[in-house]
Amino acid sequence: MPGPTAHPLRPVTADEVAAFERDGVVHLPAILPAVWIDHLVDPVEAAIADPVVTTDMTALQAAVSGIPLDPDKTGRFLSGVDHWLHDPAFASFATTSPLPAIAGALLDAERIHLYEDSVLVKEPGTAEATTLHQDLGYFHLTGDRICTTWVPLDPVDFKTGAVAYLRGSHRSGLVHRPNWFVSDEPLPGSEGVPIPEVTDDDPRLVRYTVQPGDVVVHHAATLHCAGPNRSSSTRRRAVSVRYCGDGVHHLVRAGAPTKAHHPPHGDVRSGDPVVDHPGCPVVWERTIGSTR
Ligand SMILES: O=C(O)CCC(=O)C(=O)O
Repeated sequence: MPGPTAHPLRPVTADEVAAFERDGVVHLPAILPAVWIDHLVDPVEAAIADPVVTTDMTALQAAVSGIPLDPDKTGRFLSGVDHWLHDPAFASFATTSPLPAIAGALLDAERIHLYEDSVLVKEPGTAEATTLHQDLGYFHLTGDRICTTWVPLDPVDFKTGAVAYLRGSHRSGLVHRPNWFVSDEPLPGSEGVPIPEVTDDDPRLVRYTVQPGDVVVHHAATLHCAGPNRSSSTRRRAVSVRYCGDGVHHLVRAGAPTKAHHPPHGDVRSGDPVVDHPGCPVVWERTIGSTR
């Protein structure tokens, strides 16, 4: 399915690149054409209506914590991964929207590969926070040029579940142990350094009030979390697309959710450089798509 346009509404500025390098996160206001938000609405609705495609994270949180799900709970946190592999609308968003060029500019990359996409919907009244975590521990990758682009489909603020980022944490050199995303319990069999204790009032935490058309991009090593959706009427729908650039290698991480192109099913092994591959295709090259 061809997408609307690969051109962002404006270039990524030098100040935004510097902020991303310094803080490990940057808010890019008004950069994504509205047609792309419209493009995502129906596919996101279809994804969250299908329990094979998305996980009910509210139910998962109850299962992991051992506290039975409250039947009066209204809001649900629904999350899925790798939609692009089976849904052409997600594939065109991840591969032909302005996002790959935005990632290329921020990562100062010669080429950009698609790694993964995620649907992240917190319906009004969702009690579950997204636990502090670092994407790198989930990604079967090692290297510096790896990022997540977070694309809101609704206005999002502190009340409705804005993501909070620990500025500068991408420079720690640490790979943190992945957790259940709605519980700080580590994934069984996974490896990595424990997630540090960070209080809500830590001055390094930054949250952005965002609008559809904005994109927030964080480095894969940046620690981040998100609040519940305390609104009784406003949805918090978001799609994340995760990219990597040149200089990145595959590293199959024990205990992290598996990818089909890694053993035992696939041919990609730890230590292999990331090259064009159906599981991690090239989606942008500087010579043909540069925004600066
Ligand atoms: O949307 C959320 O609640 C969390 C987002 C996140 O952790 C991510 O996209 O990496």
